[in-house]
Amino acid sequence: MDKESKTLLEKIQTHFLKFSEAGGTLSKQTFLQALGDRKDSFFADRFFQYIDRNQDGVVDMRELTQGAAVLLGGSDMDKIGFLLSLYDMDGSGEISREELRRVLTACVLESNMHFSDTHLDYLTNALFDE
Ligand SMILES: [Ca+2]
Ligand SMILES: [Ca+2]
Repeated sequence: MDKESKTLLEKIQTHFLKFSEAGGTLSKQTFLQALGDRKDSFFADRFFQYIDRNQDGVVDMRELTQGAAVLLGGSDMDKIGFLLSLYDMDGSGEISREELRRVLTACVLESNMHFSDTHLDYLTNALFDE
């Protein structure tokens, strides 16, 4: 990790510490607040799941640091792994057609675009070309 990323990582840690509860952990709600995103969106939820590695429902400083380190200083493979785990909701190691459909649906909803189910199906099929 380069010097700039290290400085940024320290800033992230300091920022999240301000929001942290007893024991230096963040619940999903406080984590989202710290991100400045109060709505419980699909992507915020997936991001929290990714950071909360041991899946105990709270993020501690170690998990936060590990997660941020991947995004700031990880290799391309690390970053692809991050994207994969955002979309791979059942943790199977693959993105199924159904998972892709849910990601696209969330994209459309959260960007206030208006797509019909037919258009979403079409898009899913176009991307999921087996
Ligand atoms: Ca955790
Ligand atoms: Ca999967």
